[in-house]
Amino acid sequence: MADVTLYGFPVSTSVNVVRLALTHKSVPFRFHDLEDEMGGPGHLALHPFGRVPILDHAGFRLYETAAIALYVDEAFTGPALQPTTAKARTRMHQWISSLSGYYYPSIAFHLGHERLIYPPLGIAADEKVVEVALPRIVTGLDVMERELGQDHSFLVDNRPTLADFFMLPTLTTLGFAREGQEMLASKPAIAAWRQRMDSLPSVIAVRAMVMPHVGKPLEHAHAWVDSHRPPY
Ligand SMILES: N[C@@H](CCC(=O)N[C@@H](CS)C(=O)NCC(=O)O)C(=O)O
Repeated sequence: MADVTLYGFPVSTSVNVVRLALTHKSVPFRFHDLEDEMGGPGHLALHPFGRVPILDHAGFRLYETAAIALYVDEAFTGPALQPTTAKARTRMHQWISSLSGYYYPSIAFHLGHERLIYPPLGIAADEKVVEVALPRIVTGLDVMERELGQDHSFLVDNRPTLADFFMLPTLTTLGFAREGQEMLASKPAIAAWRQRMDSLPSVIAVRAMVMPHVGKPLEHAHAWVDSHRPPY
């Protein structure tokens, strides 16, 4: 046993990036569901900014998804999740940074919260938030579609890297929203990439962990109406 604990809540896209990295490298891990502790002293002791994921490896504790994912790749054996050339590795970081700067805010934080997280809690969607997010998502999908039209089957290489594992959970969230389905329908290169990703054993395994929780009320998200809706 690798003595690894991943803390988070099951439908978190960031948590699922880490689950994908661990699973793809066949690292056994325990999952500690923080849903009932979010924002409490136990959670804040693990993550001073009140977010997830957090990884604990034999007492070495780490937060921030990119830091965790790089650590998982470098600390454990299994398929390498980073390309070998400097140019491809830098491209991978460009995707990771673009995910957190552009794709995640517009897709998961804005469209995803309004369409998928608030309705099961009985909170009406703020259509203004959706309206602002949609053109940003269009830009992101155009960029991704162009990149996947190049001569590599995954985002930066002919094998999956952290770039793909960072993008997948957020793109999956997009596919759950009506507007996302409409936008994705005209993106054949992204569709082919999603099919390649969805057939990986690691993705199949992580999806089986996540799907039972999709669409269920995420109780701690009641607070997000004040803390997470723009303007912040
Ligand atoms: N910069 C952080 C962001 C992580 C993040 O925003 N996680 C979301 C879930 S995907 C979260 O913790 N949400 C809980 C909350 O805001 O209450 C990272 O990259 O790990």
